Amino acid sequence: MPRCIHVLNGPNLNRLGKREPEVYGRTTLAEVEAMCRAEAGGDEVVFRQTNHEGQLVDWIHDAIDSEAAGLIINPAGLTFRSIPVLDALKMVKAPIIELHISNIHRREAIYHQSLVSTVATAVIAGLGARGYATAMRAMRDMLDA
Ligand code: DHK
Repeated sequence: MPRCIHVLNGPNLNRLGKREPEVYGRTTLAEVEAMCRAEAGGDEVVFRQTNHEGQLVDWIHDAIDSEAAGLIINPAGLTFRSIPVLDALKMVKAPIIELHISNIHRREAIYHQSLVSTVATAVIAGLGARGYATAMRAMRDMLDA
């Protein structure tokens, strides 16, 4: 069965390209998805975005139940205070890469304390949208090791 890597995106990321371009750049979410698929090689990709905490939790459960080989997640604003997202991620047995387009540690203090980082295998932050391609390559390298 081919490996499947799930890429999950949280609130407001549907507005990439026009949302605070000075912070997030001008790459759209559709372009980000295309980058992920271009880097996937022979692996399958599930790519999703939601503005709703419960939907993100359900999609983490889906990654678990479908035995996703790896999970790349940009929880966006749900990174910092969402116990439901954290609790769902604690059930994930596959590698988790936490991804942020911006360097959250160089931004306002509200963005400095990630709950997700307490369970993530690795964290990528500050590479801009190309961080997604980096995360996909890193995930595939981990799975191939
Ligand atoms: C995206 C968001 O929407 C913010 O809430 C995070 C993250 C940063 C990003 O850089 O991708 O704080």
